[in-house]
Amino acid sequence: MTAALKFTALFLTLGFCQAQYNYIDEEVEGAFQASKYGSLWPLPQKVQLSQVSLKVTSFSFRIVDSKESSAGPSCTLLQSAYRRYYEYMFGSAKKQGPTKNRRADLSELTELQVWITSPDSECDGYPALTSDESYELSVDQPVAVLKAPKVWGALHGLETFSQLLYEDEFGAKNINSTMISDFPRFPHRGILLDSSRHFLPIKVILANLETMAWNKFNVFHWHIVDDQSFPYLSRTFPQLSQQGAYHPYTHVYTPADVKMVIEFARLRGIRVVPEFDTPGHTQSWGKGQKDLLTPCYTGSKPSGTFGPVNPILNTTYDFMTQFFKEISTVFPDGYVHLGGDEVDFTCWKSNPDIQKFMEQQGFGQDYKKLESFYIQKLLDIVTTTKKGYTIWQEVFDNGVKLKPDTIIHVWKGNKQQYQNEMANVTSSGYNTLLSTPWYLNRISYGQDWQGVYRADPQDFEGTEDQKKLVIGGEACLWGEYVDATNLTPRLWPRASAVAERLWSSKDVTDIDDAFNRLSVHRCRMVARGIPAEPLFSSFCPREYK
Ligand code: CP6
Repeated sequence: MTAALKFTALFLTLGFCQAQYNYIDEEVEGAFQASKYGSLWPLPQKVQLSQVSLKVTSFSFRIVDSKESSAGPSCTLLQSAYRRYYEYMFGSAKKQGPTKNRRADLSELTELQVWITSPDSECDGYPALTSDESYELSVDQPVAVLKAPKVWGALHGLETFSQLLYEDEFGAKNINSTMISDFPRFPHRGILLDSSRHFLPIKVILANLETMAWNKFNVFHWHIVDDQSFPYLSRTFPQLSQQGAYHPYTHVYTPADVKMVIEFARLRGIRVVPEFDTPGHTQSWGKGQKDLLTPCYTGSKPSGTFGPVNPILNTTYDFMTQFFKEISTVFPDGYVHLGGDEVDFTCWKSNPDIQKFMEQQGFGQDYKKLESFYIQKLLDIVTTTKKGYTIWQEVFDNGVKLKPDTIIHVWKGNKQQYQNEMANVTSSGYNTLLSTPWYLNRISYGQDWQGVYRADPQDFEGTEDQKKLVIGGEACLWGEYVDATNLTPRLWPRASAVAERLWSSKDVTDIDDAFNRLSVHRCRMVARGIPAEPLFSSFCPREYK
């Protein structure tokens, strides 16, 4: 108990510094030790820490545009980020008077100057797969300087700066003189949320976008509709959500909602990639769109149930053309996810019109050929909207002809199987994303973040050129057992383990150091108001309230 009390002084909300508190107490179960990297998460590519600590006070400290910066006061993205991070750093301390007993000989840091170095800051643009996210941060007396070619790197640098701050035993804020040079290992670092199995209120989506930014994630994969419900309110086909949502008014995303999500994400350097998963996973579409789905038969009579999208009707492709034309204007990202997974052939097999079509096309009994026929036509339609596309691995497995810039999303199998798949996809020259080891909808007793942390997307048999085709991965939180009540703690901090794997250098694999940093990072998320679950027996200086 006394040991536990002693610890209280050490675990300070905004992280702490190993140089001063290299403290180990075996008797305190679950208490975390200090990493020499404090609470940095994900770990930057290059970090040089010093023992020189500088005071930071809410009164004198300012985040400002540097004089040379190509982004000024008119860059709302940066100005609102400054405000956000100032709040994170001083939120609860702002109203206190000047610190008493302040020692005059202590050096103080009064400014963080943010310098966008490239002539085009991209302040008013959208982040993309090819965006420059690098930054350099130098914390030194009298000012800290954050240099980044584009605003995207500056956003990451602000987060890193905030992670360097720690409180001393009197509650005063300090930062150590530090040099950081940082960039992501992979350009695509995503999280999939599923708003079909359960409707996710906008508030929950925004809170998780915010948390994604703290973890340097940059893609929100929005699995927006599926069999169970169609909450996307389409301007062109409003009957889809009128009939297919759980509720036509309360459980839908209006065009204004979608706009808000996209802008909130943009301001945090996050892309929004929507998924419209066809031809399977479309039961909810059938309610508002007559003849879109295949009627299933028992013997010679329609059974009244429906299967995947009907691939033999022209009206299907007319619908898809109009639908994806709308999608291409609503979602600014260069990519859409077109799904294509888990197509059940039972219904297609039962339908006499489909059987006839199979015969005419010379497909025999190979329903994969019919699936490919559909996907091929869909991909051609989406290509005319000038978007790139991502598809689940089955589409590749079935041998569909794909544009060379197609991204294949690997999600199936055990370790051996997904590693083979990564090898096959990349030896065919396609870009790939990995999700199999990162199905966070799966839960088990114990520290399952460790398995998540150890998986590496480039760990498969292949050449260097093949490895370069791995553009990243995504943590998936499928929604069958998840809604607003449990989404956030199920996702965090386990998704943080994915975040470090996708951001930090390949050789950052020390699981004990990861535990120590992640424990404090998790408490920081809690202090910022996010109910991230604990890794193990422990406590936070500021518990969730
Ligand atoms: N929904 C869709 C799902 C899943 C997939 N696609 C899924 C499959 C297996 C597990 C979890 C989710 N619920 N549309 C697979 C990509 Cl374990």
